[in-house]
Amino acid sequence: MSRIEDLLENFSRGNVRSLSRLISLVENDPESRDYILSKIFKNVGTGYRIGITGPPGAGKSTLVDNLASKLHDLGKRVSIIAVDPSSPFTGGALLGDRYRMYESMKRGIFIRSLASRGSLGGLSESTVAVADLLDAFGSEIIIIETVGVGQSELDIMNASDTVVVTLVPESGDSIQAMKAGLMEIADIFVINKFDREGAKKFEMELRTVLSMSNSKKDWKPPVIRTVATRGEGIDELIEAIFRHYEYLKEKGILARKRRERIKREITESIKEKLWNKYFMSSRWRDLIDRCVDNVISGKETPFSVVDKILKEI
Ligand SMILES: Nc1nc2c(ncn2[C@@H]2O[C@H](COP(=O)(O)OP(=O)(O)OP(=O)(O)O)[C@@H](O)[C@H]2O)c(=O)[nH]1
Ligand SMILES: [Mg+2]
Repeated sequence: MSRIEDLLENFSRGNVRSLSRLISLVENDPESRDYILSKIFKNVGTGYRIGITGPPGAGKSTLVDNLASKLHDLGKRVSIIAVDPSSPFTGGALLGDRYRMYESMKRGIFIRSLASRGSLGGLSESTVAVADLLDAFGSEIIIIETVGVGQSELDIMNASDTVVVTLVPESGDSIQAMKAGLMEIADIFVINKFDREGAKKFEMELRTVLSMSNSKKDWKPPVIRTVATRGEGIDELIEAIFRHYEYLKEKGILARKRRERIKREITESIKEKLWNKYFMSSRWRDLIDRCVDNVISGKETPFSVVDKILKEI
């Protein structure tokens, strides 16, 4: 553990390289992750987490770059997590995002690309853990970019305080966005690439869809027009984000979200530990295989089998 202790010591002094190394450990090694998180957790809690999601190529990274730079220039301590579901290697994602996030890089904003993996405790959990680290490191605002492709919605919602859904005119129909489940999770809509043809028509469609929603929430997601490549609309977006933050705080939702996040971290960790403890051994795998045989041959049902297995534990 002494290496980790050194890293933690340097981390607490604000050493960025130690932060990077700790993130790698948190990402790759569950045991170190738990130890590291338990050491830093007392400093977690004030970082405000903004999720930016939307279809591939919508301009999310360009938008994040603008947003982070502006927030930085306003005197906020900002950091960025970019989750790339397409690539199993961080290298590719890193280069792409580094290139797109030039302004942020220039300002020394901390950018970390994470490859999402299908491992136990995959995307959501390690993303939350990395955000916790950045939070403890002193980031006031943590921006998390993910591609919204129909499965990650819940993850991004759970990981963020405010969700910004980025759409583009050429994604054509807002119907597509609804199908992807993006509509329900949006606190703020951005129509990026507003310089493109059909932008106004798309905005009208989106507003129509939104006006038909019978959401009982008293927060009505605003629709912001942006041209990320020219930095247009970023001030309006920041204004909307701050407004949502105030709303969350005022209604006690921010505190509730933190509570839920901690609860999820606890339950997920219990699930993982129980699973590893009981079900990773060959003895249990064999037992489960035999149970499956019994279900298939009609001697048992999946449910009777579960009861039996739990009793054995
Ligand atoms: N015309 C126009 N192009 C834009 C705008 N914003 C971004 N782009 C371009 O759209 C392309 C994709 O931008 P990215 O920022 O990489 O988009 P992304 O959503 O992060 O992409 P992935 O992470 O790969 O899903 C780039 O070529 C950008 O220059 C905009 O407002 N208008
Ligand atoms: Mg991107």
